[in-house]
Amino acid sequence: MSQAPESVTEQGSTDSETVETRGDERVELLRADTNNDGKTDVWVVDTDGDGKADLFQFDTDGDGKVDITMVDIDEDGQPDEVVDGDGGLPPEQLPPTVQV
Ligand SMILES: [Ca+2]
Ligand SMILES: [Ca+2]
Ligand SMILES: [Ca+2]
Repeated sequence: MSQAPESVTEQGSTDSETVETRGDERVELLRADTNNDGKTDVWVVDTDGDGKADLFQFDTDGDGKVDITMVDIDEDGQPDEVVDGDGGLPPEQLPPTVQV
C-alpha cells in the first residue's frame, strides 16, 4: 500500500482553495441533513482509510453545496485548516444518511 504523498500537479485547478488532506480517498463516514430540507449539509469524511474522520464539510446556506471545509490533519478532533468552499473536494450529491 503506497499512498501518494501530494500529487505533483493538481489538475483542473479551480478558483477555490484546495485543502491538503491526509489521503486521497473520500470515504464518507456520515452525511447529515441538519435542517431537514432533504439536502445534505454536513459531510464527515475519512481521506486516508484509517476509519477516522479527518475532513468535515458544511453547507451553511442550504443550497446543497459546501460552503466551509475543515481539515483535521492530525485527527485530534481539532480542525487544523478551515477554508471557504469545498476545498477542491466536492462531495457527491447523494441523499443524507442521517436526518437530524
Ligand atoms: Ca482518516
Ligand atoms: Ca451552500
Ligand atoms: Ca487537529
